[in-house]
Parts: sequence; structure tokens; C-alpha cells
Amino acid sequence: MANIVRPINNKVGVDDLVMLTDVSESALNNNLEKRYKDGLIYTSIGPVLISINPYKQLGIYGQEYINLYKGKHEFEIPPHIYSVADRAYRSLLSEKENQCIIISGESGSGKTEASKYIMQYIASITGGNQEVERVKNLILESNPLLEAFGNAKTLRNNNSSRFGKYMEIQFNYAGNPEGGRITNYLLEKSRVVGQTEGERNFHIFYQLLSGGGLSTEEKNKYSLLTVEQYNYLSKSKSYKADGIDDAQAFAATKKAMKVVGITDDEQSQIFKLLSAILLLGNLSFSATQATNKTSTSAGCVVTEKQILSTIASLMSVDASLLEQSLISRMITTGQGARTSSYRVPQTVEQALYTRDAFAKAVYSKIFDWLVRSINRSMEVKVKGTVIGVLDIYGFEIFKNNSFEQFCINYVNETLQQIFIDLTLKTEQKEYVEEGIKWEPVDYVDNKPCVELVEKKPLGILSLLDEECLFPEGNDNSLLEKLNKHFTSHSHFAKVPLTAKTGQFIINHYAGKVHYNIEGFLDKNRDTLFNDLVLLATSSQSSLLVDIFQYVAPQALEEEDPSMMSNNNKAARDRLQKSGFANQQAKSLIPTDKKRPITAGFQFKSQVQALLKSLYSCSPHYIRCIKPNETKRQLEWDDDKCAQQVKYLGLFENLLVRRAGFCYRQTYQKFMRHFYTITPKTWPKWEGGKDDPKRGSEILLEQLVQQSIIKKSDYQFGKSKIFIRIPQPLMTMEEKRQQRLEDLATMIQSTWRMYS
Ligand code: AOV
Ligand code: MG
Repeated sequence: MANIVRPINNKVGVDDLVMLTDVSESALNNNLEKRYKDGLIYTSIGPVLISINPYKQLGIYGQEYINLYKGKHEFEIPPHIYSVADRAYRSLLSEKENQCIIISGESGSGKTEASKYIMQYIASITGGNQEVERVKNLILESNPLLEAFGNAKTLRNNNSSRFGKYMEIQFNYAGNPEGGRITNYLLEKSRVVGQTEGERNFHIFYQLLSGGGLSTEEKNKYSLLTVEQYNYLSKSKSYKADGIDDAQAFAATKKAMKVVGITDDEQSQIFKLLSAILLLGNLSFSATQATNKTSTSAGCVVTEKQILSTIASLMSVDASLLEQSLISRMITTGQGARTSSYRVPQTVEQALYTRDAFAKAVYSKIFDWLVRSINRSMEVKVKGTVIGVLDIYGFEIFKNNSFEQFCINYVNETLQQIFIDLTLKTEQKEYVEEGIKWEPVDYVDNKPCVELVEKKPLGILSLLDEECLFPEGNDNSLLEKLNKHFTSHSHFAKVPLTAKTGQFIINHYAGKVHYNIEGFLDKNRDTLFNDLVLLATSSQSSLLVDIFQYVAPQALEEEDPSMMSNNNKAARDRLQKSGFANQQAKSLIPTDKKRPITAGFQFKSQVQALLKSLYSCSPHYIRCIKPNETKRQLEWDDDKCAQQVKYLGLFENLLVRRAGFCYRQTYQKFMRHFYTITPKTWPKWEGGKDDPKRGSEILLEQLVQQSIIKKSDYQFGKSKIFIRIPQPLMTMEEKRQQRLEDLATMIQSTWRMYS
């Protein structure tokens, strides 16, 4: 067995930072470094697990290790991701309460890998009938599928998640998975039409073009070219990602599609649409002169008619309708009987914009459809207890940060807030409630930064929405407003005039980020002209029609009805057209059309719904650290690590933990677990039948007499016992183990005597 699982006394540094003798930030860093260099990537602060990306296979996962961790208490065994999964699972069973595992850390720190180990662990320790096996298979297989469509190579991470994911696994009364649900958050769809140099588009495009497993006939059917031939792929000059085999991954994607219940026909429709998306990028437009007196503006036409007709055939739409929808816009004026519509030609620039908007929309709608398909395949009608695993895109600072980074960093900011709230605030609150003596710890609260983004009516998102409403609103007018309103805000900074203009700065908990204002309004409006929606719904491809007709219920359950929208008018019309419209659909979509639902608004609502559900669970934390910028194995960059330790608040976390108590348990449970370890409590307290508080007092008295614990290291609260440090608990666990073994031998020999 590899070296991480070893006797408790033979270890590098301390397993739990609470045991550090020198309590300083540098001692904390040194301990992490020492362990990391020895291949020990996991260290804990009480229940919080720190995980440092090793960038190499350590051989510490798999069945053997799962067996080792199954059902074990943290004090019995070195820290591991499996311990966290096991604790969540045991709590679910014993408390009958929803659990969530919140994985955070910057891009490339190992969140997605961690979430996969958790899923594997849960799948492995649960058993059950065929149906349970089916659900477990779905849970595991949904991953390669969503990674294919939702992950991409970035400068930070070769397999970077470009969407957020919250996966809930629902358990039946026997503790086996009976279903699940995935909630996805804002896919970075701008990647479909362009990437920073050195990055790639979404994996699936390269998978499809790798040719892995496609017959010549299929390649022809999908009209595939080579990667270099597509504008949407070639501009970033990167076609390969280290450690990723696109052909092999494609086979896995197809297998996953099958498991999820996506039929061969649907698969083929998806691949056709992907091919069409890529070809859209190769369309260009040529300007035309105004032809008649009534038309004041000149328009344009598609230059490559051949490509146009290929796209139309891949999408099963009419080629001339496709061209028309790209080069002109239908404008409707007036109301009721006076309504009149006419076509306005678009300039080349507008047509290019429309083309890209269409490509992005088709892609992101396919992604949503995939998530819905997965959800349908593992849907459960009756609500039960769940374990939720949150794996979102990590905090990002790029050279050029746009609206996407703004959203990504905002959600990370809110997660940091939950962490502060639940580990630092709540912990201290519990001491007060239980009447425990402790020393309060100061910590940096990032609430003001979250408010800067989301506060109404004066937060960045609100101002952005407002600016989108003004016909004259543009990126620069927004920037002016931000600069005016937030000059004195502690988390906001203007970019000095001498420096690059068109930027603003937010002081995030994880660092200062310069955001480029360019494109904010446009990405927030996220408009897709009705012409394109009509075009898509006129298709012979049932999939294309389906993805454009779907209206997300989430978008409709808005807290603020005044935010309802034009888009929704279109949605309602689409519903009616498709014969969907009934009273319910109507009541879901208010007729009030004051404001469009913007991307930012929708994201914020989703984040708030997520927070609500996380707060209703017992949380477990995994804090991931990225040890270096170069993805090198077991290499430790001092500054980079120290910075993450700082902004993740690990030192404050440690202080609160130390000022407080590493262990707290109701008297009842405490006795039930430990009553065997002293002669004065065993067998009298079996099952915790007698007054467990009194029992705990007797037990602790015994332990003090045996010098296992000092009187100063524990306190009796109103309903719980609090123990300050882990050492005595480990000794107690060892004693308990010994005791159980002795008892087992005793029973065996008694058996032998009588048989
Ligand atoms: P992320 O999810 O935190 O980034 P990943 O989980 O994708 O980061 O990890 C990045 C890469 O690091 C993986 O592809 C692996 O090569 C390696 N890695 C991570 N954890 C381990 C591990 N436990 N053992 C071995 N290798 C590992 V982002 O999705 O970018 O925020 O948006
Ligand atoms: Mg990830």
C-alpha cells in the first residue's frame, strides 16, 4: 500500500493543523509544504479538508482505499477526500438531514477531480438492486458527457470547467442512491466563437473532429472538415491539450450519451448541429448597395453560398430563410390591429454579430438539453434526503477579464461568504449558545464585496441592467456610472486615467481583478433576434426545435416581477405556437414586459437559489490549493501557496478552531460511542440509556486520572461536550478499537468454550 495510509504516529508534519505547536501562518504554510513534498496532499483543519493538487497520480484512490476509509471516524485515519465523503454519508444516514460538499479553490486547483472521487466513493460504498446500479451508473457517466461539452483547455487548466455544477444525489430509506439532479450555472458560451490564444474551444469539437470511432460515411454525413479549417477553432492556434486524448474521450462521450438514454438519432442530430455551428464561423458577408429609394441603409449578403447551404442542410432549415435571418431583422411596430412588420437589412458587422449570437445560442441550448436529458433519466418523484456536491469554475484572473470572469468571481465571492458564515461565525455562535468560554477571533468578512456586486438598487449588476434598458446605454456610460457611484467603496477602484482606460477594478477576497468593460452590456443583454428563434423552430430537426422551444422554469420564477420581459413575451409566444400554452404556462410568464431578463440577473437569481439550498444543508468543505503555475508535479511555489492560504482564510479558520474546540458532540452520541473505554462507564451506559451528561462527566474524570486528557482541554456545554484538541480523542479512539477487539476475542473464546 502506498505511503499515505500509515500508522498515525509515523507521519510528516501534523494531519490536523489544530495540532501545530507553533501557531503562526508560516508554521501552517511549512506544514503544508513539508507534507505536500512528501506526497501528502491532504491536511485538515478540523472538519475542513485542504487538498493540494499533486499534478500526478498518487495511487491513493480506488477500491482498496475506499475500503480503508469506509465507516471510519476522522480521528482514526489520516485525512483524505474519502473521509469527507464518508462523513457526509454517515451524517445523512444518522441525522436524516441534507448534506452538501462545497469544493472551492482557484482555477486548476483540483475541484473537479475532487468531486469525481466523491461520486466514486459514494457509488462504491452503497449497494442495492438493479435500479440503484442504474442510477449510480448515470451519476458517474453524466460526468464525461458534461465535461465534453462544458470543459475546455484554458491557460490555467487543460480541463477547465466552463460551467458551474451542483449535483444532488438522492438516497432512499436504505441509504442507496435512488436518483439525482444536476443544476448547471452559466456556461461560458462566448468560447464557442472565439478563445484567447493558447486556449481551445469546448472539448467536444476536437473530439468530434478527431474522427475517433466515426465511419467515413458518418464524417460525410456531418460534413466535417479538419480542425485548422474552422475559424472558430483556428484563431487561438491551439488544437491539442496535454493529457487529453480527444479520440478516446469521444468514445467515452458516446458511451455516456447511450447510458443517459440519448438515442442514436439524437446523437446524430447533435453532431450535425455541432458541425453547423463550426461552419457558421466560416461564413462571411459582403456589403451590398442600397437598391431602392425607400431603403436608406445598405445591407449585405452571405458570401459563401455553398457553406450556407451545407449549414442549412445540417440544421434542416431552408437556406434562403437562414440567410435572411442572418442579414436582416424583422422589426414590429404598433399594437393590436395597427401592428406592422418590416425587414431591416443589417450591415456586415451586424450580420457577423448575429451569426455569432446564433452559434452561441445553439451551443448553449444543446448543453442545457443534455443536462435535462441526464436529469430526466435519474429523476425521482418523491423528495428524499440528498448529498449535494458543488463544483463550479474557480476564481479567475486573466490578462483580459470580461463579463464571464466577473460572474465567475462573483459566485466564488459568495461561496467564500458561506464559508465565513458557517465556519467562522456559526462556530463562534455555538460557543455562546452552549455557554462555553472561548476567545473571539477576528476575521475578514467579504460581505461588502458581495454587496458591491449584487445590492439593489445600487450594485454593479443593477447598474448594468439599468444601462441595458437605455437605448443610448453603452459600455462607457456604464463605466462612468460605476466610477461615479463606487469611488469610495472599499472593494472598488477606478483605473487611473493614465493607465489603460475602459477598465474597473474589484478587490476580491482572492485578489485584485481588472475588468474590461468592453462587451459587458452586450453579454448581459444576451439578445437573440426573434428571426433566429423562428428559423430554428421551423427546422425539420426535432432536436433543434426542442431546444429552442424549451423555457427554463427557473427563468420564470423571479423574485421581482418587474424584471419580466420581452424575451418572455417571445417565450410565451413560442409556447403558444408549439401548442404548449395552457393556463399554467401563461401564469408562469407574466405579461408585464418592463424589463428583459438579462444574463446577469439570471445568474444572480441562480446563485441566490444555490445559496438557499446550500444553507439548508449540513456543509462539508474542501479547500483546494493550486501549488504552482506551471502544472509541475509536486512543485511548491511559496508565494503562490501563501497567497491562497491567506485568501482562503485558512489561518483564521485555524485560530477559530483552536480558540474553540475541535470536537463537539451531544452527550448522548458521545456516550454511545465511547462508553466502553472506562470500567466506570461500561457496561452501565450501554446505549446511552442513563443520563448521558452525568455519564460524560464520569468518563472524563476517569480519563483525567489516566492522564489522557487535561481538565483544561474540555468543557461541558448545555447539550454538548466540547473537547479542545484532537490528541486525547485519538487515544480514546485507539482505546475503543482495542476494547472492541478484546470484546470480540472474548466472545469468540466464550463461544469455543460452549461449542
Ligand atoms: P479545477 O476544477 O479546480 O479547475 P481540476 O480538478 O480540473 O481543477 O484539476 C486540474 C488538473 O490537475 C486535472 O486535470 C489533473 O490533471 C490534476 N489533478 C487535480 N487533482 C488531482 C489529484 N487528486 N490527483 C492527481 N492529479 C490531479 V477550473 O475547472 O479550471 O476552476 O474552472
Ligand atoms: Mg473544474
